[in-house]
Amino acid sequence: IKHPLQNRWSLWYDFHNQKISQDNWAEGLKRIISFDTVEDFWCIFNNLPQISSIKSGSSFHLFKEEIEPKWEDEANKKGGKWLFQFREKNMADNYWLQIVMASIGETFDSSDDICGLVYNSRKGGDKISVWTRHSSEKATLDIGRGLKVALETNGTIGYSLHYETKKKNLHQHQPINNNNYQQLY
Ligand code: M7G
Repeated sequence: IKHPLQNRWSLWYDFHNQKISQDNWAEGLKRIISFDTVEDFWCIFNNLPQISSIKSGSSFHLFKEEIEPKWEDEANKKGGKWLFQFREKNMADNYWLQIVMASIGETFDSSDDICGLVYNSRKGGDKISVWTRHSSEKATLDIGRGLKVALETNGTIGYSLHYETKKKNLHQHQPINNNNYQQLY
């Protein structure tokens, strides 16, 4: 008998090597596989390339199955993300494994508010994000705290709402308004 997870999760992949418009970004998203047991998770995880070795410009998204990894999904619309960016490539595999295990193991307070996780491999420094529903400030803060604990880092993380990210992206000629980007930890 396999050990069930509380949620069923899907792994998605995307790659873009140049600036891409919001209009066709989602076309590049591919759902690779889903799992809902501990055993299936390890089987999949052990057969994937290490996250530190994926090519620059690519991203992995691990989301609860019913949620698509885009701002436009009903669950993400009013939500946002905790972002952690780092340059220590040697830490990447461990950071990713810790945050993945904490999420699928539902170890966070307010883990119902978690929509999914994103790993972006980028030249300027890789990024790990935890997307949340932002149903309440408390839930968002609980998850930020959980992220810090899982990463065991004293680096900073910040929260931004997707609709703010979207707006900034559309009006890039305007100065960036950072009011909604809180460096809380
Ligand atoms: P990214 O890959 O999240 O980060 O977004 P990056 O700047 O490190 O590459 C790159 C671009 O993809 C954004 O500026 C948007 O144009 C587009 N994009 C990213 N996401 C997550 C979304 C999304 O959820 N919806 C839409 N419509 N576009 C997105």
